[in-house]
Amino acid sequence: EVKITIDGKEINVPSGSTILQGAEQLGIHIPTLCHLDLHDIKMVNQSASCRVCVVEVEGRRNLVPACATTVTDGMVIKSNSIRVLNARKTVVELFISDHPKECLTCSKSGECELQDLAEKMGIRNINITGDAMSTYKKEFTTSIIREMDKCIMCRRCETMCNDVQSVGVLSGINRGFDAVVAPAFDEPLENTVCTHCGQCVAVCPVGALSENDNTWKVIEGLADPDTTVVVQTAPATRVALGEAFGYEAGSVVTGEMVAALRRLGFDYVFDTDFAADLTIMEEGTELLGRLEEYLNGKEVALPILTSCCPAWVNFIESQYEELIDIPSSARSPQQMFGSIAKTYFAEKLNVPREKMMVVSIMPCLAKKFEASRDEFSVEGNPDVDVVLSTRELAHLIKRANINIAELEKESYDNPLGISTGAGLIFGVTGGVLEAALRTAYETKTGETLEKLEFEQVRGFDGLRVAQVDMGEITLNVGIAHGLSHARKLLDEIKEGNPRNLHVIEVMACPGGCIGGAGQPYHHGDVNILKKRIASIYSEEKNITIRKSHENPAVKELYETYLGKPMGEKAHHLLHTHYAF
Ligand code: HC0
Ligand code: SF4
Repeated sequence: EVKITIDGKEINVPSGSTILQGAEQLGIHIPTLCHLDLHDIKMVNQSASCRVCVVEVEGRRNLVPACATTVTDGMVIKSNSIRVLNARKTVVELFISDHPKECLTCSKSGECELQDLAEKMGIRNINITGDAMSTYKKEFTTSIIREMDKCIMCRRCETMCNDVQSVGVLSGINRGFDAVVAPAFDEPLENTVCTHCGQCVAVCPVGALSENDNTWKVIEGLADPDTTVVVQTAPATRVALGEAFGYEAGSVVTGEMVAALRRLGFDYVFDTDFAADLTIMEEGTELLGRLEEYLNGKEVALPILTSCCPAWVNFIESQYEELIDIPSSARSPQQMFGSIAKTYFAEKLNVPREKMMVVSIMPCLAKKFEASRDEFSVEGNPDVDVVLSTRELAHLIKRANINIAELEKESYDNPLGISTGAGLIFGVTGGVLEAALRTAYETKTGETLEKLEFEQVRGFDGLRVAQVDMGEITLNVGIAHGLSHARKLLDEIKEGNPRNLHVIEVMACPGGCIGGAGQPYHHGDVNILKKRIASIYSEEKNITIRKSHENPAVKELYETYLGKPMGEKAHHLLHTHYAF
């Protein structure tokens, strides 16, 4: 331990700490811009490039960045001297001088960390002039918009893409005014192995990276009297939407969200949780089928991998050709929903699929890409027409001058709005596996589970393994969230699966879908993710039916329309294939 003094306050901190960490312990807030410490998910961006966090250290001639300067015993620090304030102001002014002044129309307006600093520092005009200004072409992918003239070179996106996701398509290129973070050789992002996970967007402090906004398409659909507009809401959206309206992180606003969607004019408000239950019926059957063969000594593709996370699917398809036959062939709940909405439900209503618009509200940006895949459309008509992120839904609601706090809670429509607790927990890391285990256990053993919670698969560690008793067999299961952890498991499998894993769940985003890149920004507070997880689990306890195979609407769908899980019709409507 070393003793330091910041702004006249003394404290002992572990040696090796930075000044910033010491200040935090004292409750002294030093502003930062490039810095981001998400150590719970193993992401620490310490590029020390922005210099907003400079402080004065007694005995040192130059100011030092608090985020990257290690404390020494007896260090005396001033975090708020006039010299510091002046330097910080100049730094922020320099950033703004080379930044488009588009705050009124910027996608990050109100959420931008640079705007926030300028406001806090009372910067009212920029006296720095010069001809040079970064100019970059705006680039669109299906999921993401890059406006690199707004890039401030904090490199958070690069750290995220490399360290947490291990995808590594972003790095610093060029010099001086042309310096940006981009794919190698400035290739368009769409041409790289980018998974569309959007986690780079989730940590960008400014408007350089944002989602490809599709709200207007939905407004047009809602305005057309000849279009039946059906909406599904993903499990994780209900514990995050409230944040956009000033609710505490993790507040559950399911009923308010449903009411708001009806006010907006959606004809049917349904739940992706229903389709999650359907996924369990298919994926669970597939799992039991593969296990059966395995137990009979047959050659079979194991471990089976969950396939509902579209960024994860993109990751395997672009980087693990040799493992392409092991993911479950089950489509994701989003796509199962779209497929069922435009067949079973459209037939019920007697509406042709071209006259039905299916909108998804997702916590995720990769879902936009998933919905656009060719295999999920019929003669050019997609199963899911438009995907909006939770943030885009918040905008849509605000644009209609609705405050969700003033709405009476409402319930989902029938039949595609009926779901179980198992469907709800899909939204958190470990949840898809737990939902599958509940159904697989009861189907395989014929016994009723006494305790539905599989605590051994819950948690926040990036990589978890557990054993689950299934009667005849003890299953070895693996769970990864964050693609770098998934990579470890895939590399293990390539090396012969030494842990003899039978099932693996992967979610690309930290925390699972609750941490998706379409959720209200967490601004570096991992506790927000943990609160959303806690809410999903506590909400789930209150749901009467908690096993997918007991969902009455799913049962009816099989009885009256699909036939058996993995049967011919189910195969056609609910399964897919992967390609390298
Ligand atoms: Fe998820 Fe999903 S749980 S990926 O995490 O499986 O996005 O919330 O909607 O499709 O259900 C996201 C969340 C979904 C799907 C479901 C799955
Ligand atoms: Fe990397 Fe994901 Fe961003 Fe693509 S979307 S660049 S994979 S962090």
